[in-house]
Amino acid sequence: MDIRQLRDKILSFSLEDVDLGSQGYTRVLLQLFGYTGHGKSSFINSCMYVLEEGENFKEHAEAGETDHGLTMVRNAYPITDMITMVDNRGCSKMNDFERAEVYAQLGNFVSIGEKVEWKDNYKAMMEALEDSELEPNFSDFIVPIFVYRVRKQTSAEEMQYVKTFMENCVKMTGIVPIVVLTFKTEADYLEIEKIFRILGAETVIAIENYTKMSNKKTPERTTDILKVIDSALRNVKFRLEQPRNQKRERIERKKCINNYIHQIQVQQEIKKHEIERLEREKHERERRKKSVFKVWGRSACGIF
Ligand SMILES: Nc1nc2c(ncn2[C@@H]2O[C@H](COP(=O)(O)OP(=O)(O)OP(=O)(O)O)[C@@H](O)[C@H]2O)c(=O)[nH]1
Ligand SMILES: [Mg+2]
Repeated sequence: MDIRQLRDKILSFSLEDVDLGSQGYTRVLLQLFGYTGHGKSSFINSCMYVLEEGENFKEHAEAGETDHGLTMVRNAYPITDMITMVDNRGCSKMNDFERAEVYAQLGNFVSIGEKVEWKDNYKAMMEALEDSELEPNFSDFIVPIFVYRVRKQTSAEEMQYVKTFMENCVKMTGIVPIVVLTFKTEADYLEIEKIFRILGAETVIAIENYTKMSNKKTPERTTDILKVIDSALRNVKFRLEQPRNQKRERIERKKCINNYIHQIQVQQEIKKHEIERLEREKHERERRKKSVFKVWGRSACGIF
């Protein structure tokens, strides 16, 4: 399929073009996740750019290098009548509740256009989840996409996180996240692709984003980016071939996240008790040491 055909296929995609119809879903939500600065916002700009004619590059989603992460608000960008991309807040080093917040975004329990605040306790997390019931969303078909910058080295901790994230995406959405490797020419992307496949990724596509600095359209770069969207739509069609119940699916996502938060709380309680136990033991050892010195001091002075 050439570039024009691929683009037309994406632009004309409709949720009704499946035997069982849209089953109540009204839009496809391509949800982007990944570490800060790995090119999520740039990927949105790239997708919008390749779906347009000509070479008038626009930065719809603000992109740039920062230490702490640039995108803070969960913004949505419609790229066709049926497909919307969501720029979720990126993660860096995360604590357990920040991880839970990532899943709240994935499950669509954080409103679009809302600032994503990392919570640091159980109560705040549960309250935010309850607030999401004010405007429950059933009609978005969620496709997770994990954006990862190709680098010479990956850390074991990062990869463990990616593995768990992919497993949780399958539990919550039924879809293995599509892995988009950005900065394709920066290191050996085939090596990184291999690692992601071992971790369970089914689709891994390496791309070079179009950016403010570099946006001359080339067939390879354009095709790679279009392939990501096409692959997401293939997943949607595949899942719509089965009877679905959008309300039930939302409830299942909610159960997953409630379980996740509950586990965090249990683990934190266990950690807290362990720290308290160690403190008590330390205290006891010091008390014993002091009393031994006292007895030894008295006997050395001949006092009994
Ligand atoms: N050379 C090159 N630069 C890229 C690529 N993707 C993104 N960039 C640049 O990397 C920087 C960070 O990109 P962003 O798109 O802002 O990254 P992000 O993941 O949205 O970051 P946060 O919003 O902070 O989480 C920007 O300066 C982009 O121009 C790529 O594929 N190749
Ligand atoms: Mg961003």
